[in-house]
Amino acid sequence: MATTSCFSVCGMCTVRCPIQVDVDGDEVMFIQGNPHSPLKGALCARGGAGPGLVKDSDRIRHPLIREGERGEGRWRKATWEEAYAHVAEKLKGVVETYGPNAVLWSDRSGPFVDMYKAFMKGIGSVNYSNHDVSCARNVHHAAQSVTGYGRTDFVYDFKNAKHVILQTRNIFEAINVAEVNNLLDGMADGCKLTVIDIRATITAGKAHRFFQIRPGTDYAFNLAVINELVEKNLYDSKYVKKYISNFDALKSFIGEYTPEWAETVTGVKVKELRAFVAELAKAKSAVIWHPGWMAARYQDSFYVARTAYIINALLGSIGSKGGLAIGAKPADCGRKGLKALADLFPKPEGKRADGVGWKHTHFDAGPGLLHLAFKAIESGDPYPVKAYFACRHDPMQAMPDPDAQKRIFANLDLLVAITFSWSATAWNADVVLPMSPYLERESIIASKGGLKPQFFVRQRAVAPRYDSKADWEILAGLARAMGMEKLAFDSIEDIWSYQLQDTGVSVQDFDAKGFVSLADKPIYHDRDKLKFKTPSGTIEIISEKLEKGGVPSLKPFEDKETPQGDQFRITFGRCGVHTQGHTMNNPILHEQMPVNVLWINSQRAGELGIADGDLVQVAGNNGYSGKIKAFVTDFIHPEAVFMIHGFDDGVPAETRARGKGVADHRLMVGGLEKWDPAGGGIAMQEHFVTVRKV
Ligand SMILES: Nc1nc2c(c(=O)[nH]1)N[C@H]1C(S)=C(S)[C@@H](COP(=O)(O)OP(=O)(O)OC[C@H]3O[C@@H](n4cnc5c(=O)[nH]c(N)nc54)[C@H](O)[C@@H]3O)O[C@H]1N2
Ligand SMILES: Nc1nc2c(c(=O)[nH]1)N[C@H]1C(S)=C(S)[C@@H](COP(=O)(O)OP(=O)(O)OC[C@H]3O[C@@H](n4cnc5c(=O)[nH]c(N)nc54)[C@H](O)[C@@H]3O)O[C@H]1N2
Ligand code: SF4
Ligand SMILES: [Mo]
Repeated sequence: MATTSCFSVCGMCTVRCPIQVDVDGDEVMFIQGNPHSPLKGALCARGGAGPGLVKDSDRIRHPLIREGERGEGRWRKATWEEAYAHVAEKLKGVVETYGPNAVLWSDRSGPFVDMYKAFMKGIGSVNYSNHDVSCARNVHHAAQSVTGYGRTDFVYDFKNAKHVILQTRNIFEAINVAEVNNLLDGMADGCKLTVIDIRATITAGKAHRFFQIRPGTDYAFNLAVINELVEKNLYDSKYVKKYISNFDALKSFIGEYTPEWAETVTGVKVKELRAFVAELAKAKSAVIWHPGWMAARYQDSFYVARTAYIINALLGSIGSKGGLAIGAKPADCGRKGLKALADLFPKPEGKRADGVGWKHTHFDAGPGLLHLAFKAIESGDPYPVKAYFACRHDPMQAMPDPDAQKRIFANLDLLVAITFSWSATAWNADVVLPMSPYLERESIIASKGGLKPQFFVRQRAVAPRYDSKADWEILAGLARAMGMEKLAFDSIEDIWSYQLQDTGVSVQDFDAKGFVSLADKPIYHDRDKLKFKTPSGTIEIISEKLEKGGVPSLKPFEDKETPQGDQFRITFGRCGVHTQGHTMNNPILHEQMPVNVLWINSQRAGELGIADGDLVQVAGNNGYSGKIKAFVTDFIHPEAVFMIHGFDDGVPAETRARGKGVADHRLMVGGLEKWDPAGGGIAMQEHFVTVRKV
């Protein structure tokens, strides 16, 4: 029988759902969605598998300092004081010799990163970065270029939508529990769902319309949709007149991109596209054309997302109920936000190593672009980068071509991994600092914008089993060793008090529900008085920032190469029971799905003599290959093969997952060099692989 329960925050993926954890002594008995939140008790399968992290026999149990060569797996067990002193000594050496900007940091981003930013500011380095070049950077930059707002400033108001379009977005398998619930509620109320994907996902199975598009041609599809909306006057003319600048430029650009033209590129029939657009027009402005999430796929993914925002604008759905509502912030509720830990230190001086903000002026300077920081490690240009912290981030699996990364990291004097589980980066690091899994640690307080903005916090459900620590403790320990006393907090309560000091909220206010709502009811911006954050205050078809950076606002479509013979375009994504690369070795989730399979089109498979269930070899052009079973189906486009990301990361310490499945990222040779120059995201699907029956 569970004796106590506490409110906390799920850490099994980046969504961070609010949870309630039932605990008996040091045992986690049950986890459910926080009943006070919109989750109403619901949780996804991965959220239920949290206890697997706590009990994982492969856990890193104490700090480790490397003894052999990088990646050799020879470690010295260290105390925390030894580990802090070791890192501090190396770090001080780097800073003295090369200056503070020789230190690079990347993390998983999200709501709990304020202390990480503070740490980097304390060191005096401008080179704070995150994982987003391998995820949503293209979407973020697209949002900014059209509206001035960032990607996460918008709330998808699924509950009130009349038509939702998911393009490169598999919402019922790549899960955000609240969004899934809201969309299902909306659909129960009559909302239509259209899915545009290269294969029939579970989401496609629930859709009213499904377009199995030719891989990499979504930009062409979107241009044809705009053409149809504009040529047939199906857009929201009042909204367009009031809010969109340079509409005439769009009108003349779009002329040649007819549905007839698009059919030859995308394979989507003219008649179907027209019927679809007519439906959209009827549903305006309660339409959500999802701009995508994992959009680090192609060299034109930025324009796919950009045209998605433009379509939303043409339908009048940006800033509308049932559309892309603009999320409220504490200030919109007449409240002060959390006091930033990053404010403890002055702004560091100098240019970013990744060139963002000075060489590449059209990107958001925030976290910059990590693959370009890697270039600086390799070349020493614009200056040497010699120490790298990967915190809750596994670039050697999350970014392409780990062999290339190994060569690049050979230039580093110090590589530190802060992580709860083994990862390829930790395995190849100099120092591994084990973080307690989320059920064993507290977090700093976080702020969440939205229709009802809130503050929320992660509570520790059980005590750490081994010699691991919360991230705030690790950073405070490193800060103390570096002489950064301001960040050397002694307790989480001291941090919480610091953060809450101007907010009128007390630590005790979190006891009742685990979060503190700053508004009683949803806040919608007045649709007649929208202000966009672009220089003109309007929705901009022509972005001066882009043009100045040498990037066209309206880019002509360039077609993609078609793979022939035994070659296929590599495509990848998520499934309901795994998160990225870090659950394949989770004892509970490993059992659910120990290995990935290769989706391959029936006709192409037939030509290669491959039947459903056959073992096939998938190979890149670097010698890496792997063998998995073929899943032969009509429901994937003939040009592509698809696999779930996260398998075979090459880490011997993962006793359950090692050697199982095929790694998409290891098939992307030279992948750090392929990226979208307009949006900054890595272009991970601009690679072909060969498939043959074993
Ligand atoms: N080839 C290919 N590459 C991809 C993708 C793909 O599909 N294919 N997907 C991309 C996407 S969408 C993303 S977001 C990135 C993700 O890439 P990462 O951000 O690297 O992803 P994770 O595997 O979630 O986390 C990396 C490490 O952080 C630690 N970690 C993660 N979350 C927590 C946490 O809450 N607490 C603690 N203590 N540690 C944590 C784990 O130990 C894990 O090893 O990868 C991208 N890269
Ligand atoms: N279960 C689970 N949920 C998650 C995560 C997880 O790891 N596991 N991770 C979270 C994170 S960090 C992210 S970023 C999101 C990602 O959420 P999504 O972006 O929705 O997830 P993916 O599965 O990467 O990709 C979505 C779909 O894109 C399709 N696709 C591939 N190429 C093309 C193309 O050229 N055109 C079109 N139209 N479609 C294409 C794939 O077939 C796939 O079904 O999920 C989040 N939620
Ligand atoms: S979507 Fe699932 S794994 Fe992700 S935070 Fe929510 S419950 Fe946890
Ligand atoms: Mo992601």
